[in-house]
Amino acid sequence: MSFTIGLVGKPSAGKSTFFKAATLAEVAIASYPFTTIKPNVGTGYVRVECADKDFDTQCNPRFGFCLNHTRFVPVEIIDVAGLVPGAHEGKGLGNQFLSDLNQADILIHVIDSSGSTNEKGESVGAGNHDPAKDIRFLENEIDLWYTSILWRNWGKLARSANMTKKKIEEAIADQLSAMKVTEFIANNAILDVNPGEDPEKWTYDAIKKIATILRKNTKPLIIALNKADTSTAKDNIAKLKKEFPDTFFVACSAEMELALREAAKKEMISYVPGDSSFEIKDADALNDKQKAGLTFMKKFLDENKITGVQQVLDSAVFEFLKYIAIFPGGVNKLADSKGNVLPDCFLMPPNSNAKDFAYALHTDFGKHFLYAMDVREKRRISGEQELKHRDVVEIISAAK
Ligand SMILES: Nc1nc2c(ncn2[C@@H]2O[C@H](COP(=O)(O)OP(=O)(O)OP(=O)(O)O)[C@@H](O)[C@H]2O)c(=O)[nH]1
Ligand SMILES: [Mg+2]
Repeated sequence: MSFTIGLVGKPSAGKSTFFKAATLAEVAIASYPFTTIKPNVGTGYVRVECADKDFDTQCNPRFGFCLNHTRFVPVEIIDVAGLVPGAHEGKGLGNQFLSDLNQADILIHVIDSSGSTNEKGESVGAGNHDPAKDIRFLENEIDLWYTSILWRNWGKLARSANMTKKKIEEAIADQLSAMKVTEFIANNAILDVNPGEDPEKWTYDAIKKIATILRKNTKPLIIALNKADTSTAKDNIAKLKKEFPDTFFVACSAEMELALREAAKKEMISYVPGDSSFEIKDADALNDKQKAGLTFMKKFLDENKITGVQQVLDSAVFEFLKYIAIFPGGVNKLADSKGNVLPDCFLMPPNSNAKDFAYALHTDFGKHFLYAMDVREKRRISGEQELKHRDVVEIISAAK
């Protein structure tokens, strides 16, 4: 699996509920803080309009699935413990556990937009906590996590770089390589902050500024305004959108999505994740409690159109990070050797070209790349040609 999404937020914001709705894995959910201690790792999906329909066929995904020509491409999702203000000083469970998110390509900050839990995740009654506070502290705590990793060894790191004439950006990238910080990213951050020639004299403030830029580049953050089903959420959501006009928000109700997916799993309803409606399969088989639950869910969807959970995942990958989905295929044959039609779908970073895709398929295909084919248009394309979302591409290589 090539793409990882991390869920972060204060305790009781609904991270595990979101995780469970997205993965249907069995995890603990409760209204008290620090329900989750060890991370939950599971498979969720992002939606892509499947390429199979352009070829009048039905695909057979090796990973994920396809419903009515909507391809559900697997992504890894990680749900961690709650983060509280002062976590970098050891408050709550501290911030060491964030290292579980090292590999994440993006973080989704799950917010309790009902305002019914304080910054520690304790219940304070609906509307009694301003969620704007959560937005402010959390990003800072995440930045301080990066800062602490750099700062705790800074003296040694800077001295040794000076002594060995190692470039400081290389030393920083080495230190933070697990978090996907590259020399290129580190160098850009240094140029931005301009902390001076001698790294041994760089101040804590300069390191924090650099760490913040590194964090933004390697763990960008979007916000899921969760608990949108509550009566106090609507006003809070409108207020937050006004107060943080540059922040990427998606409203959602993890609880509603979880209820829908569980009802679908039990075959009570047919529901495609992300859709704006569902159908009851056999109304006579339902008891009164189930009927009341489904009526509540229908009312929510009638008013809100979607639960938002699927949209949070889709927009994190495609709208915010601008990734593209590429299907490997052949001009003469869309199936693999086992007869599976369009069996794979790759999530590639923006501006990926045909050669990048060849490398993603197999290092040998990249190394021995000759040219590629745009399968839809039956047209030859060069290695430097940038690919588009939903392209079907055949790689021609001299690899044995
Ligand atoms: N109304 C409503 N309640 C929700 C929603 N999502 C979660 N909850 C409730 O919020 C409480 C906390 O949910 P969890 O998913 O355990 O929260 P968490 O963020 O994982 O909490 P920690 O593991 O303690 O950090 C539970 O009582 C959930 O039922 C939602 O969309 N709407
Ligand atoms: Mg949890």
